[in-house]
Amino acid sequence: MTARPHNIVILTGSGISAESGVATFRDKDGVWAKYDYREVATPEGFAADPALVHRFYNDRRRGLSSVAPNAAHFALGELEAGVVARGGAVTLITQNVDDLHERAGSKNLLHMHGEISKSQCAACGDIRECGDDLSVALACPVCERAGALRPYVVWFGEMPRFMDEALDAIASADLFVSIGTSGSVYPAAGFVSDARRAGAPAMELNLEPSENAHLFTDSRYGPATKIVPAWVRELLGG
Ligand code: BJW
Repeated sequence: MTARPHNIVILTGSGISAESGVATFRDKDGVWAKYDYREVATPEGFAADPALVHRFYNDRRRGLSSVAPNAAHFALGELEAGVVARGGAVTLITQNVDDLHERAGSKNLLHMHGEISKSQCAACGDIRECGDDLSVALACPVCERAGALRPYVVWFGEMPRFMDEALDAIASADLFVSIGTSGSVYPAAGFVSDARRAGAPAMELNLEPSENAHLFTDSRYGPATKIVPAWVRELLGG
């Protein structure tokens, strides 16, 4: 790793929010152990049973009000402030639909799989905060079409958000870091290869080796609340 990286790109996944009480997807007690992803996280599932999909996201959206950012989220907020203060940049690309990174002070943040706190109108494309539950009975506040509102999240088969911004940041990164993701969902899982092709070293911080562990040049394994603050302290202190 370069001694003082100036242009850091960080990819996070659900593992960083696990110790805040937000479920991961593929772990033993993860979301996909309780739900069939084809029913709740695909456009076809939504078309077949929109009420089920709304219930799934309404429950998870409500759950967010009782969780808080943990030491790993806060460490990344501090890292961004520290690197920016010395003239560099941190781009945080998150696959997470929760808002724990912004609540912990991260500013340069790309939600590539959307945000669960927002709705999206399938008819006019309007995206906005939805304070309350979504349902098939609601009309879009902009185009007034009934039944067109869906959660602002990226389902399987849909194009992730902010891909141009993410790939531009990776192309000029001098360090790529992946935190709390199993590396099983593309295109996010391919970012480490993009970064390596562009010549950047790549570090994995995860509870255990991910599916892509062999692609990283450095790794640390353990709970995010321990290993992320320790890594940030090293980077800012060094
Ligand atoms: C800890 C910890 C602790 C635990 N501390 N760590 C090849 C190339 C390109 C695409 C594909 C491809 N093959 C297949 C595809 C398609 C598909 C895909 O990747 N499928 C795979 C299953 C193979 N991808 C897509 O469809 C994507 N779109 C796309 O490719 O568009 C282009 C296209 C369009 C049209 C046609 C064709 C191509 C979209 C993917 C959308 C994913 N959506 C979800 C749901 C979002 C909404 C919601 O939240 O409900 O995103 S699925 C789910 O997985 C969610 C997550 O963001 C994502 C990643 O999961 P994550 O975060 O990694 O969680 P886990 O559980 O897998 O891992 C947690 C990790 O944390 C583990 O490693 C633990 O060890 C660790 N951990 N506790 C540190 N305390």
